[in-house]
Amino acid sequence: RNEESLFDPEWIPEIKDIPDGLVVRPLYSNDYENGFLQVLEQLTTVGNVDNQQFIDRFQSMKSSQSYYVVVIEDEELHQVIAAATLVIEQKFIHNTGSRGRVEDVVVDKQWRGMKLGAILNNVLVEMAKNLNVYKLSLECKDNLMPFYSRFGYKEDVKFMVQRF
Ligand code: 16G
Repeated sequence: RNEESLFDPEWIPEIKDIPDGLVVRPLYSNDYENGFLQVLEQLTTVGNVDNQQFIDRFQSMKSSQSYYVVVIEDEELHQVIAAATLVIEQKFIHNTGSRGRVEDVVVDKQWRGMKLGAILNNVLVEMAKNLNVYKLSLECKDNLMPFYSRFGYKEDVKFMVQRF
């Protein structure tokens, strides 16, 4: 196996409460074969992404050094069962500071109700602090606000969007 890691696994903090047989790790370059996109598909449209497209995007994210896609793997089945992404955005403001964004948080249907979403959220908040972001934000549906507030988020400015 010669898969590559998207980022240095040392960035992932120690996790106390992870169920046996599961591991929290960076996205690997072979996770196309491990069900990663099938998990993401449970959040929104993924489209017909082939392995080469996946690898190209992986390499582009890796070289930017701004993408921390964290997954939970079922070690026995070698399947990705949950994922969440921390994106680090560089700024001129706040003393050339960085802003963190939490994106694409999803847990496979069969693994819900086991606090895996909480594990991923806690991991990303910790990582964002260690990466010295001055703020961390996410977008979510109204009904998920009580869930995300558990990890320190508060309602702030309204978010606007246009779609293409
Ligand atoms: C949610 C996600 C966001 C994701 C979007 C996809 C979290 C905290 N928020 O807002 O990251 O990109 O859904 O939906 O995971 P879309 O396909 O409608 O953009």
